[in-house]
Amino acid sequence: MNALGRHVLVELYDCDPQLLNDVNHVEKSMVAAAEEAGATVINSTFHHFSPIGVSGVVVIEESHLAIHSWPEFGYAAIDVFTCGDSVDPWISYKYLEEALKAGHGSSMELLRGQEKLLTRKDIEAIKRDQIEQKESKPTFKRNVWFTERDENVAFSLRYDGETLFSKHSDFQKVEVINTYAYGKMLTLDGLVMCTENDEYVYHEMITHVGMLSHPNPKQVLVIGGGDGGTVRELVKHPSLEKVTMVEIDDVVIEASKQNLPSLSSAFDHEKLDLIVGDGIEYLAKCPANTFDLIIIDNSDPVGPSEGIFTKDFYSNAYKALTENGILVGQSESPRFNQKVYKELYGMLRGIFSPNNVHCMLGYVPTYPSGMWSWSFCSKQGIDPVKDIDEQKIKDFVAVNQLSYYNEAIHRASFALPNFAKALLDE
Ligand code: SPD
Repeated sequence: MNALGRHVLVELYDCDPQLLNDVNHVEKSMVAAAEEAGATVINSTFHHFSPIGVSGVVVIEESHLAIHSWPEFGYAAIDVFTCGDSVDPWISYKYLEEALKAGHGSSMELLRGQEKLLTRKDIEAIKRDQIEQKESKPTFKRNVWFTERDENVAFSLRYDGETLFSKHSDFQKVEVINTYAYGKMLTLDGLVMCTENDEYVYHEMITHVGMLSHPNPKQVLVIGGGDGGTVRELVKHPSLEKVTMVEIDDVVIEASKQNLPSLSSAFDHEKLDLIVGDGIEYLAKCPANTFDLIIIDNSDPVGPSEGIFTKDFYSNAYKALTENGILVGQSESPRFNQKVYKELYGMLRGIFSPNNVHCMLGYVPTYPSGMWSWSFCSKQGIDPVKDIDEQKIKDFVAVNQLSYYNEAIHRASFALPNFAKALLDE
């Protein structure tokens, strides 16, 4: 070879779309393709993009292998660049063709850095580097990334590259992976639902603000909440007599029971009546005046949760509340999901009357923008700031050693930045 390196550009067509969308499989195949060819792997960085697509690079001592996949077309664009004679890029090509179950492929080889066009430069730093390189052997570091994104914004978490749970339920793809920064994470159709290390913010807010604003909450309904975090928080309240939880997807419950014990710890609680079924239908048939508190702990307004963000649903919830009942629901991010946020509050104000609808904010780092909101709606006009018993909250927080919620957070969460307030009035 009269060049520094060989660059093989590969097109793979009619690959298995599932494999092309599985960041774990793609990363392992690319690393194995490098090793099979005789390369020394130094580093790998792979991203999965929600809803589909994987991009990644394996850095080898002898250059790199890179891939971009379009599962929806069964297509992968790959390049294998090797320098020196010790690695054969065509072995990598063959390996990947099989690993991704390609129907057919095409490729071309380019010689990079042709010797006759190169002149050697004598640089002192290069000599030093050569000595240091002889002394240190590179170690392989994997970088596999989960990414949630829309057209303009992306959020990534590095994880160990293994998928702990993955099932297509009747409603959605349910997965659990292990992230380095936030522990185990549950995703539905590639969207973050909760992580072990910051879920307490969401679950303490969605539960305790309502429970501690109501004078004596006994009967509680949770719609959704399949990970179990909300029920775990609810059973901390001595006034609770019964919590009915209606979750549509039993695979979410299964994923949580198997992988997220800190969330699913109350699934066997004696006060819990767990119904696997459609929360929308449940509320449509629910007798009036049944629940002191209704918590809507749903996923984003796509897939099974779409019908939850509707007037019919919230009107049925209103009816199901007792006279001084309270409804608390997750209401997306006023920063990231402005349209849904605005529409939802407009609808709630129409049902509960504007003075009885309040918005609270909290900080959930793994949700888009980090700024999250919950609605607080009361049937009779309980004011969540003026009508609270501060000592009761202090005692509850002290007994239960909460991590986010306290009496100051309770009050402060209703203070809205001007832009979020303005969205409610539009
Ligand atoms: N994209 C974040 C939406 C999260 C809403 N629900 C979370 C469920 C946790 N119990």
